[in-house]
Amino acid sequence: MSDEIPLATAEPFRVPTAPCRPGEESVFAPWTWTPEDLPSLNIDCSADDSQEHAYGLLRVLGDDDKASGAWNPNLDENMLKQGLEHMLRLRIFDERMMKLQRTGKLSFYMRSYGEEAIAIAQTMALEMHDWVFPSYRQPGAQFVRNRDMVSMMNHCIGNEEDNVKGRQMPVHYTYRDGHFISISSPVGTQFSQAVGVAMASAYKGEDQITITWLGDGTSAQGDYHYGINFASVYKPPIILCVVNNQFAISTHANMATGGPNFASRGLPYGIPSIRVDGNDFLALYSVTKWARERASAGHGPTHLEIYTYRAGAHSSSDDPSRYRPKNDHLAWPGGDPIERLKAHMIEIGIWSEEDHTKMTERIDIEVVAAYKEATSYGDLANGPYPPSSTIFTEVYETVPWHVQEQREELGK
Ligand SMILES: Cc1ncc(C[n+]2csc(CCOP(=O)(O)OP(=O)(O)O)c2C)c(N)n1
Ligand SMILES: [Mg+2]
Repeated sequence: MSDEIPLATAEPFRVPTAPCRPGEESVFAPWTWTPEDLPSLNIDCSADDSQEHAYGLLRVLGDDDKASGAWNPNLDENMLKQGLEHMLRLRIFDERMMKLQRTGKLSFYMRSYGEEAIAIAQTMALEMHDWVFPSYRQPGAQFVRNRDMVSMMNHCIGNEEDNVKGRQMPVHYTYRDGHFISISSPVGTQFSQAVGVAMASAYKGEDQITITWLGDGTSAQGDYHYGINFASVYKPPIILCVVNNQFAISTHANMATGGPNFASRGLPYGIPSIRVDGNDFLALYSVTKWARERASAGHGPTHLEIYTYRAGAHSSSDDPSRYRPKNDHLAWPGGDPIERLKAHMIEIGIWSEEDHTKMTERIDIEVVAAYKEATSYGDLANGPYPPSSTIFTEVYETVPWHVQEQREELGK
């Protein structure tokens, strides 16, 4: 008998590749899903009942810009206008902040470009007191919860008025009054924290539900599975969202799961799971309202895959033309969330191009005024910054000796 181990003839394992690379044409399979596809679900449904919903795509806004199907939330004119305004404000805010980053007034920035509908529609479908455990891609929830734009800018700049005193990276907001939990740089930590908070709300008998989001890439981490497993066992009132925007920086989503999609991963955990069109404001609103009712009535968690496309760069430090075709997002079959809601509102006769231009101009003025005010409290290039002594404050009630020593050392 020989000691030699023969070499295998088959490929050892599979390394998925991105569907298209720079210089190639973006190809996305055309969508066959329509708003009529998926029936409504009872709020006490089982994971099994949601099979079709986990493998299909929940849509309300059709390619003809009309709203239809069992999930149509039939929102009134006022809600539609509010939704459109929040999304437009976020987009204009993001563009202004990117300019500030490029001119050295803040160090880093992350836009929500192409994903504006997600946090905005979903937070609008919740109660104001519900807990929001976001990633850096859901700052829009703060507009819905009435956060002052100047305060958001102060944080991103890290100037003297920053509510977190320069201790966080830009876009890592904390907004206590809005029940918007501090964003963590290590991705995914929010998932299990959110489940714990939802369990606490249920334990206290309060009608306060929790929503949390993480990205496709982050769902490859343990945090996703720890969180969803706890939710599966204890069934707290939570909405667990995986935002599949196709990329984790430069890594395509096909590196994050070997399964057919992200939604269906909730089924073996025994959690009703739905895949929803992430650029469809009405579908997002509707499914979140449904999941809130379900959670509030004591039927437990819902797992959502939000199917979208990251239209911009990952962050101000990223250049997507290095790893995907330019203007890839223009080929995305789900289109643009703002354009789709706008087209729907024009289609039903409550909006016009002129109204849209007026709203854009009004928000532009608002954003410029906010940026002027925020930079008057300091910017990255010129300061003033929060004093360095704030490194040591607001963590310990009683400052431990070693921290005290470091503080004195800094004072020298
Ligand atoms: C634990 C951890 N690993 C890696 C990083 C670096 N990092 C920051 S964002 C990111 C990509 C996350 O992609 P995804 O979850 O798809 O979210 P998206 O940016 O697409 O919204 C990575 C790898 C990090 N911040 N934390
Ligand atoms: Mg992603």
